[in-house]
Amino acid sequence: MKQIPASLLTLVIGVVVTLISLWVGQNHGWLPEQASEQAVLVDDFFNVMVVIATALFLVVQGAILFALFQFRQRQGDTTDGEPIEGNLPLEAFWTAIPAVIVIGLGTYSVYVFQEMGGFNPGLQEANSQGTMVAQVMDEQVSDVGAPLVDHGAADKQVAGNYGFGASPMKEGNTPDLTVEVKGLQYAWIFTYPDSGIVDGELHVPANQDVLLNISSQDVIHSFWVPQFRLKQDAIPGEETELRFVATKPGTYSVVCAELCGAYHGGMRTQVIVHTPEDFEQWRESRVAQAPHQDETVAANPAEMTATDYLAPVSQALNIHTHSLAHLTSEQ
Ligand SMILES: [Cu+2]
Repeated sequence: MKQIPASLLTLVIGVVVTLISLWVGQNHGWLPEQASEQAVLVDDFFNVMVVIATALFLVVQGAILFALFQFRQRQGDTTDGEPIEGNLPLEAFWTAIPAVIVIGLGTYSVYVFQEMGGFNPGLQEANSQGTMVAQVMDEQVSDVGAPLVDHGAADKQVAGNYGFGASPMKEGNTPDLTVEVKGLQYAWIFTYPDSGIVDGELHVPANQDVLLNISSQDVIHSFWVPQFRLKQDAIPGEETELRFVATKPGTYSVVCAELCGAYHGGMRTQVIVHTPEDFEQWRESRVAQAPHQDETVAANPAEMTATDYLAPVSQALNIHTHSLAHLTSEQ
C-alpha cells in the first residue's frame, strides 16, 4: 500500500479535530438555560473556550496515544532510544499557540466585560439627579449645601463602584426598575424604592432594564443567579450593583455564592421573572396588601430592630425560624 503523505494526513486530522471541537462547543449542554441578555455573551465566550479546550484535548491526547503505539518497544529491541536534543521550531510553535490563545481569550473577555457594563457601574446616576440628590442627602449630610457642580464628585462616592452597570448601548439611561438588595445571614431582602414593597423574593419584569443595588448587613455574601450568568458580591459598607435584562419569564434560584456562616447553604431564594403585565399585577397586589404603606416608605430601616425590619416580610422570607431567632438575638 502506498504511504499517505504526512501533510495530507495532518490536514485531514486538523479538519476532523476542528469539526469535532466545533460540534462539542455547540452541543455540550453543560450550562443551565439562558434567561438574561447577559447570559448570551457569557455563553458565547464559554463555548469558544470549550471549542479550544476540546481541540487541545484531542491533539494532546491523540499525540500521546499515537506515540504510545508508534514508538513502543518492539519484540527483541534492546537498543537505546534516539538521543533527541530539542526542536526549536516545535518549541516556538508550542509557545506561540498558547500565547495567541491567551491573548485572544483575554481580549474577548474584556469585550464581554465591557458589553455587560463592567467598566462603568454607577454611571446611570449621572442622569438621574433626583436619585443622586437623595443619595447625597442620605450619605453626606454635611455636603447638602454644596453647589450643584459638585454632584459629579459626590456621585462618584455614593454610586456603586463595583459590579455590572449599563451596557454601552444603555449607558446614561435610567433603569426601568431599581431594587435594593440586602444580604444578611441568611436571607436576601428585596426593597423596591418606588413602591415601598419589601419582599424575600425578587420579582422583575421580563425584557426590562433592571438595576440591583446590592449591600450587606453583616458579612460578605454573593448574589448569584446561574440562569442569568450573573454573580455579584454583597460587601459590608460598600455598595455593588448588577444591571441586567431578564429575557424569559419563569422562576430561577438565587444562590448565595460566598461562604457566609453556618447556614450559608440555606441562603437561597428565588427570582421570579414576570411578563410586564403580570409584574404590574404583582406590584399592585402587593401595594394593596400593605395597609401602612406610607409608614413603610417613611421608616428608616437603620433605626429599626431586625425583628421590626423583618416583620412585614417574615412570611415571604423563606428562612428557618432558628436563623431568624439567631438574627434577632444579635441585635
Ligand atoms: Cu450568604
